Amino acid sequence: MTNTTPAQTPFNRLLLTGAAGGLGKVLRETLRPYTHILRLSDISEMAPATGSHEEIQTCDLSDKAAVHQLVEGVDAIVHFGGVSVERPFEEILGANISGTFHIYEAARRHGVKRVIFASSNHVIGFYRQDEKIDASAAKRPDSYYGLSKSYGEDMASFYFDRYGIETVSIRIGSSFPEPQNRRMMSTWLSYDDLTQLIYRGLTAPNVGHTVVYGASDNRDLWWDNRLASYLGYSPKDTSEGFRAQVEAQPMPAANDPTMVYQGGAFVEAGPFGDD
Ligand code: NAI
Ligand code: 15L
Repeated sequence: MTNTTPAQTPFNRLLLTGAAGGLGKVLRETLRPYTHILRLSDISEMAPATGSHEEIQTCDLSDKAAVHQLVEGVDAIVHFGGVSVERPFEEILGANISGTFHIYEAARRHGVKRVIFASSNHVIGFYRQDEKIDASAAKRPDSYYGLSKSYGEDMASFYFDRYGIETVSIRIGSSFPEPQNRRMMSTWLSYDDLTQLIYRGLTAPNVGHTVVYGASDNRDLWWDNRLASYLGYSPKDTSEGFRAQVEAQPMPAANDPTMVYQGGAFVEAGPFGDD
């Protein structure tokens, strides 16, 4: 992260939702240089504040009044909270669809002008792995979860056009300590590259609503980020160092969704509630 160390701390108070989650725990540490105060929020329990640079505020994103309070006094929002896998629609609705609406409404009412939205590759998960796409490709959501992220991106676009609130929607591939399977050799996003992308998204001028794919500098990328080149995102990591251990895993069948679709197994999740 040496290339993104700020000369001055750019923000007074940043809000991070989803702070108890896998990525939230990482970002709690890595966003620290960029803000005097990091307000951390989740519906689940979070570790106590470690000093005056942290504020802890439990909040259910589906509660409009609580989200309104949560957003008061922040300069920008890093919105990572919500259901992060495929679930029945009703579970996705409150946390992801209403939740993201509440974030934008609160941003509008409190005058917050920049949001980073944790979108997902599942917005375009029905593209095949032999197709290369950029941010102008039509959406092909692969799940209720992917639909909720697609809607979140549309919400971001609307709130920019209508109210001038700028958003960078990061279509995150697979952000984990290591790629866990062959598909993730293409979709992997290291934590340092994720942090760089968030920093660029928060500080680049005039982003309007920008969609950017969140992947490291992997050998076999399916995503072209040239349309978002003005963000200055330049990934430093690659999945190549994990290739031998990943390719030692048994080879899935050629027609296995994890080998065919960009969204992998999400394309065949559900249906729910037939019984
Ligand atoms: P996670 O599931 O570990 O974290 C999500 C957090 O959101 C959890 O701590 C959960 O308690 C919280 N949450 C759920 N419902 C809530 C509600 N109603 N109100 C408030 N908080 C609520 O997921 P992870 O991996 O940390 O992902 C973070 C974000 O990034 C999610 O929005 C996810 O969809 C997105 N993302 C993550 C990817 C990854 O590879 N880790 C890939 C693509 C997108
Ligand atoms: C996501 O959107 C999920 O939040 C994460 O848990 C992974 O499944 C990731 O996509 C992926 O596609 O690998």
